Amino acid sequence: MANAKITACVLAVTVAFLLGTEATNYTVGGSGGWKVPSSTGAYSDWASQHAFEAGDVLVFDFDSSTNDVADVTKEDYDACNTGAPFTVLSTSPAYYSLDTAGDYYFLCTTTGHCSQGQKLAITVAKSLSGPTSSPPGSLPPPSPTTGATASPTSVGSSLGVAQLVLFMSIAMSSLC
Ligand SMILES: [Cu+2]
Repeated sequence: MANAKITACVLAVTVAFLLGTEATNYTVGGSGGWKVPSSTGAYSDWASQHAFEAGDVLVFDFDSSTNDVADVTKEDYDACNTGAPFTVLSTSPAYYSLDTAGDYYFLCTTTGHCSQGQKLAITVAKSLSGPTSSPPGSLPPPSPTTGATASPTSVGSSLGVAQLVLFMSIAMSSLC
C-alpha cells in the first residue's frame, strides 16, 4: 500500500504544480522595468509584443522612491490625469492580477512621468487554458479595484520544478 500512497501523493503535488503554472507573469517593460522610458511609445511597443490572457499577472519593477503604479480609466490614461486612480501600488515589485478579460490602463502618478510615456494600456483576452467569468461576446469592463494583489499566483516555474523534484526525492527516500 505504500506504493499507492506515494503515487497518490506525487500525483497530488504534480497536479497542484501544473495548476499553478497556468498564469503567466509579465514584467512590464522587460528588463528595463517601469520608469520614464527613453521614448514615449516604449510601453505600447512592449504591450504589442505580448498576448495577455485572463489569469496572467503584470509585474511592475520600479524605483519606488520616484515611481508608483496606478490603474485608471481610459479617459484618465489618455489625459494623464493622476487625480482619480482606482488603486495605487507604491511598493516594488508590484503584482497586478489580470483577473478578467478587457482593457486595462496604468500610469505613474509622479508629476510629468505619464506625459513622458510612463503609461501602459493593454487588452486582456479570455483565458484559453481555463474557465473565465466573462462569457464570449459580452466582455464587461474590468473592475480594476479587485485586480490589485499583494502576491503573485506563481513565481518562477524553474523554482517550482526544483521544489517538486526535491519533495519527491524526500518522499521516496523516507517512505520506501
Ligand atoms: Cu514614474
